[in-house]
Amino acid sequence: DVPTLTFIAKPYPFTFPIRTTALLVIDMQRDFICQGGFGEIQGGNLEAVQASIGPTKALLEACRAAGLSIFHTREGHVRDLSDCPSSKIIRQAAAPGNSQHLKVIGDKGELGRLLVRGEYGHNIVDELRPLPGEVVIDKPGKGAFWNTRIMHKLKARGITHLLVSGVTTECCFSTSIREANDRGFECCGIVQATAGYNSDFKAASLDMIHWSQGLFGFVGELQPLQDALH
Ligand code: TIU
Repeated sequence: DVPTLTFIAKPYPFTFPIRTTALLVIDMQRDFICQGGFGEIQGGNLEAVQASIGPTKALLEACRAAGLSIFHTREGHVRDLSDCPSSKIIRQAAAPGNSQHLKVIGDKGELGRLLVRGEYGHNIVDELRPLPGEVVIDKPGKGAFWNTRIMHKLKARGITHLLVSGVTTECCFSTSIREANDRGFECCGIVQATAGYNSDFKAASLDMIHWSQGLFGFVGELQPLQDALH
């Protein structure tokens, strides 16, 4: 028998095999969480994403203690931006009549060049620093699967189920769950361990995941998951 755990979730309880489930921590980088980073330049609510660090740390520690595989992702680009589609630069630049985005990907910000690999802002916040043996996936897109080796690394470990956390709910978290669901992974997002730049977006994004008996997957809360993992 394959050992499994079950915890309450929407649209119905989520059951996952301990040995073939991974925790996915999406983009908990200074650029999205700290002042002076890319998220602040986008106009994001930093308080909301900062408040998700504590619950995400609790989730990470519970999953580590239970022996789950841990995957972290970081969004960012090579130094010459040759892996950054022009659409991503153009639409996040100051458009005519819109002065919100004073800087674009690759520009120098307070935490280094925005969303560029190797810069201080590109790295994961200290509280959630990956441990040796945990996988770190650098991704040029919003989704974790586009132009990365994540699927090969998940398959190599026999992973079938994903517990998903990180920022932002409406952007990289949602895109990654949708990509994973299309590839046959059973996904459950964890409410307290994700945050968006807009609370309406977070609520709607989570609702869309589990709508209609699990359109893209499941959504569950941290405490019952911690209880199951304990
Ligand atoms: N723009 C936004 O809300 N987020 C991102 O660009 N990246 C992630 O969600 N990580």
